[in-house]
Amino acid sequence: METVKVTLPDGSSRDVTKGSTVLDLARSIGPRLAQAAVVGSIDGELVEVGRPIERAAAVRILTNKDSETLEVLRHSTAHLCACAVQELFPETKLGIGPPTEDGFFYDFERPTKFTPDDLPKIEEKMREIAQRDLPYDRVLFPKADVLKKFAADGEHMKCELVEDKGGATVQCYTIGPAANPIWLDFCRGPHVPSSGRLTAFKLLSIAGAYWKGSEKNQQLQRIYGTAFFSPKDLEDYLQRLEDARRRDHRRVGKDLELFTVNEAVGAGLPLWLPHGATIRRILEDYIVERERELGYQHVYSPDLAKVELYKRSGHWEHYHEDMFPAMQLENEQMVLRPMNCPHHILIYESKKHSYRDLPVRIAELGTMYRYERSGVLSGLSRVRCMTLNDAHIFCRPDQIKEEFTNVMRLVERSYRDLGITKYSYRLSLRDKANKEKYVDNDEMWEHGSQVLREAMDSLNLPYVEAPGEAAFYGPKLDIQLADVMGHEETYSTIQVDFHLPSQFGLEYVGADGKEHQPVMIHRGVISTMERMTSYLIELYGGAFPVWLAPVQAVVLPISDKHTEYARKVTAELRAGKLRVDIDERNEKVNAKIREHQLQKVPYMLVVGDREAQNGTVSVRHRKHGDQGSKPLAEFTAFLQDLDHRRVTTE
Ligand code: TSB
Ligand code: ZN
Repeated sequence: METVKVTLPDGSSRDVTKGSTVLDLARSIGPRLAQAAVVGSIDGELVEVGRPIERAAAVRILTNKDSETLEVLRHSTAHLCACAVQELFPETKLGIGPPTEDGFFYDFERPTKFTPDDLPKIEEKMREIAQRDLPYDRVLFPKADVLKKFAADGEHMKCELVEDKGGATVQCYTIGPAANPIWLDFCRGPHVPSSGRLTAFKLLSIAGAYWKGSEKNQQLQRIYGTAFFSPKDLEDYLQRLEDARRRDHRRVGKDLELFTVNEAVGAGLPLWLPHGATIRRILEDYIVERERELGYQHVYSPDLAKVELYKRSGHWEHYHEDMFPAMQLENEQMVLRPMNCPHHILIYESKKHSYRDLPVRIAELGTMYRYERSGVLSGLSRVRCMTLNDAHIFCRPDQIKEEFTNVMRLVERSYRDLGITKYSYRLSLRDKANKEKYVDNDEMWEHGSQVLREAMDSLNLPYVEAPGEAAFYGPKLDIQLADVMGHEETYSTIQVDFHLPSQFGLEYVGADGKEHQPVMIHRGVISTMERMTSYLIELYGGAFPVWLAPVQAVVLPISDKHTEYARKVTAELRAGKLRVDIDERNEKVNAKIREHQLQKVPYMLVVGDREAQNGTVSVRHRKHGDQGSKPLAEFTAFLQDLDHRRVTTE
């Protein structure tokens, strides 16, 4: 019998019969390994364990201990889900069903809408199929055969996928033995050996999706789920999910009356309610103050401009899809700005600059508009109208590094004050293949990314590189924060730009008396007010530290008799620049305490006869409860101190 040599991860090698499978190899190593094997890898390609070894190769056997296998498990669970759905609802047609970062989804076409009640039924069916321990076999078909089969089943989306992606031979994976499967999917694989491996899964939600992700195509229904190797891991995940749901800024934003989204205004256009607006104002004041200390100059500029301005900047060519459509005005076309840079450039240009003036740092809490697709909008974290803590620094090339460092320091300072401790750095580069989305100038891109790399290296900060995440005009250093579920978004950003200065012919007079081109650094330190507020809501679960709390203390008179003293206390605290409410309602004080506790007001100040007589307040903390009675002046000073020092711990 012909043999081939396989090399194992430990460097050893052995001869195996040509055509024997990865599973045979696992068995020859040990029965436990064979039992644990989820998939194999032949020369780096992940394959199902039933795959024959046809040539000399490096072979690995992967178990649930290997990070690559969780995705396989989830992909197999997506198949199981689709199989169950079609058994229960045979009229359903299949879209795609990939694994995702924390689970999987499958897209379906079906005349009737799935309801949340369907999920447990589908799950039950999945469990039933899983317990039959049916094999997931790889089968190869001639293209014509598989098209015929899918067409006969009315699987028009599968036919389209096979036409798009399939070669002459088309690879499918079954559920059930290859000779007589109960279900079949066109799929890149690989999969677990059999359905019995799927023991810890859960369907989570239903959402809308478009075929091939384009709103021009038909609407599909997407079922999301997740899967783990052990029930314990699934439990932990669901627990975290529950915790995240409790902190979800959309939920907390509603409960604490921070913001609302009204259909009459439109999706992605939140209304800031008084308490949310207070937090936003605190953030705005905070960052403007920091910037003033650092030599930024604050400006105001309109939220729209003529289309020509964005043609000149390149937004029209490269960023058009993300802009609101232009509006016709008498003889000109105007458009809502998607970024503030062009306005700031015109402000820079409005006077002559010498090398001695640079850097010029033009800052604005600039409102901008982006046509984010409806499917990606979310509360305050991804919106269509947003106000960015923006600035554009116009500097000489020899000043880039220092300016970059100063911005980075400001980011770190702000995060410390806001209580943000977990973040990572991402160097966002262009996607070289996508000529449409990025300015085409290789030298400029190389230079820009080199400058950012050097700046990061000299600060000794670690970063990951992300192709395809740059701005159209240049690379970015993005600072990424993860929410409770581990989903990352960009918050702070520092961008080096040689394109816009050249596009607008910007100049400064150098020491040599000649005209030179400045470099632009675009930077957002605390991101948009919307996105940062969404993060802070989730970070604190609504229990904001004193310096960010919309209401820092609430005064609770025990009865009508104490209203007058309560008003005096309130006025005094307010005179001390503290944000204080008074609850004069005719309710029992305990009921009031419960309510303000739920509203997460840091301090509740109960006042009755004794307090009125002694000029004191009875202090209650939302988390630590009764703090005893304190002279009013003492409590005022205490609260002011927490506020001024921006203490974030309770
Ligand atoms: C920094 N021109 C630059 C600016 O000078 C710019 O606009 N950069 S940006 O496109 O990266 O956007 C800046 C920041 O805005 C992002 O880093 C992100 O934190 C925030 N942001 C972007 N899109 C949205 C959105 N749809 N909703 C909320 N915040 C957003
Ligand atoms: Zn900009």
